[in-house]
Amino acid sequence: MSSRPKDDVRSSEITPEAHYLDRRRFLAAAGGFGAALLAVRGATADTLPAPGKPYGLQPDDKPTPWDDVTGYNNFYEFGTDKADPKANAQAFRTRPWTVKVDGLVAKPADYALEDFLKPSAVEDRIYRHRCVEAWSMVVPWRGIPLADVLKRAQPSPKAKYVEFTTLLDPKQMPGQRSRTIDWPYTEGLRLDEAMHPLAFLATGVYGRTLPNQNGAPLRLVVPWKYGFKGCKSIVRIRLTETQPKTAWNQIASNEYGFYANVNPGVDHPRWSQASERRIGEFLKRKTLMFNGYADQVASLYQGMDLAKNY
Ligand SMILES: Nc1nc2c(c(=O)[nH]1)N[C@H]1C(S)=C(S)[C@@H](COP(=O)(O)O)O[C@H]1N2
Ligand SMILES: [Mo]
Repeated sequence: MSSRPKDDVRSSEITPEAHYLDRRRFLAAAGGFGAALLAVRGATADTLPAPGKPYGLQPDDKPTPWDDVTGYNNFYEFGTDKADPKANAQAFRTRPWTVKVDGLVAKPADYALEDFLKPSAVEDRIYRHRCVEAWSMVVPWRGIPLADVLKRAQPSPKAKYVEFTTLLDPKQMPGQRSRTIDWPYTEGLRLDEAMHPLAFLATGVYGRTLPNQNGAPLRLVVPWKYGFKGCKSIVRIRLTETQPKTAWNQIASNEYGFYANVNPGVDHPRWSQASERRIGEFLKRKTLMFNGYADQVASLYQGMDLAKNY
């Protein structure tokens, strides 16, 4: 018999999202100093940061419903339609799982996932999530800061970039049996971008273990960049001196640049990036520079021509 966490008992009656938001309301009502303190520490499962800094949320950003976060996905390893990942990833095995950290670091290692995560305090963060296809969501992630992992590996002074690689396993990932992408999927960041406190490795959504379709057991989240930066089901994190290849850039470099910062002023060659459709909403929203995170990240790109470095 399977044992369930206590939390899960009423899951047949209510959605995880309703439960999660209820807890949040309860904590807000309980209010006052205790809840505020927990929110600041950010390490407790049921507390969330207040809107605004440092998470870039606007007052009208409401978490996107669970069914959309986990049912409308991009994960080409499991198919190219938005409904494919949920339909095709349920049997995907995410344990045991090993993460290799290597390249230009003093302490390369192959970690069992549990050991990889252990030294870090788990945090809950709600981020705006913007796809290059001009839709967006607001996602309550759970995970650990990427900087934790990089500091532990001790990057050498030569390291300038970080490459992320998804599992290659065509037996489990039907999408890898056709050549839509030059598998395995890879992505990359400049090291200073990767060290930014907003850069995150997610292991959950809505306070629960990450569903396979969202990139279990470990996926990158870079909230000021287009969603395709968020490499899923990561097996390797490699520090390099030269700019790594990235999956979408290899397919169409004029459409998907290395930087991939959310920038309403730079259109995709085939459509505008000036606005976006928030999943679940009817009217379009104006897209914000750096997806609303300009205060925190604009300094990373000082002096760069962001129309060239798209
Ligand atoms: N391995 C892998 N990672 C991936 C993708 C993919 O196809 N394969 N799609 C990317 C794109 S385009 C987006 S928008 C996000 C979607 O994340 P979500 O399904 O959790 O919203 O994942 C990104 N990470
Ligand atoms: Mo995307």
